[in-house]
Amino acid sequence: MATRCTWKVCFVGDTGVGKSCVAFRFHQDRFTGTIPTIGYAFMEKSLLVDDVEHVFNLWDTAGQERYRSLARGFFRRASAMVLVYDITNSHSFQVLDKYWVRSAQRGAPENVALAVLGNKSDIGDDQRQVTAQEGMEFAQKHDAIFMEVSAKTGSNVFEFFKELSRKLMQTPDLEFKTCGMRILTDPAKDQKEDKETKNRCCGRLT
Ligand SMILES: Nc1nc2c(ncn2[C@@H]2O[C@H](COP(=O)(O)OP(=O)(O)OP(=O)(O)O)[C@@H](O)[C@H]2O)c(=O)[nH]1
Ligand SMILES: [Mg+2]
Repeated sequence: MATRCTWKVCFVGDTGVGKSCVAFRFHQDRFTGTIPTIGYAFMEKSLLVDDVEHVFNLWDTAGQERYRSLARGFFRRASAMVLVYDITNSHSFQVLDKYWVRSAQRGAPENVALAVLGNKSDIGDDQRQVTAQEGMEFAQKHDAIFMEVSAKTGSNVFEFFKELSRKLMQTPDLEFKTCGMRILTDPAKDQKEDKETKNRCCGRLT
């Protein structure tokens, strides 16, 4: 017996911090070279945590300044906002405070779950420009969860999503519920699924 919850998660932050690589690591458990995202990318991935199936709808937004207004359009009905910076780039950390937190607060639901993610933890300390302590204090200030991760090695990426799942379970009203028109391809099967769906949304799946 398991429960299933769906969450809309938006990744934001400066260009080049590794948002797409982190999302891709979680989605495919692989690290590949990426090119700057144009507009946004969408991925879906499920993770079983504490006997709950968490379905993450990941919205990977483009960090380049010219796409900022477009990114804001995705924050509506977000369950979580993941603010990503690069630990070897202090500007990418400062811009979270100067721009992205406020942008998230304006565009996302009031009680949206916030997370701060310092990426590229595989890079040596000689190149580090943001300490873990600074990252943690910033996260605490905004009641956000904090983790340093590496999309390259995979370090802490799945742990981060586990922690995010647990935080989201504290605010079930943030669950992403879809509605709208659906084209029925197999009415008998769809009816059966509808019956099951009624028991979902943080309800039981038997
Ligand atoms: N060493 C290291 N490099 C990384 C890591 N994650 C990403 N990179 C590199 O950082 C660069 C940018 O990664 P992206 O994932 O494209 O960055 P982004 O934040 O999605 O950038 P935009 O789409 O422009 O907003 C790429 O060259 C990656 O190879 C990491 O964990 N460690
Ligand atoms: Mg990208």
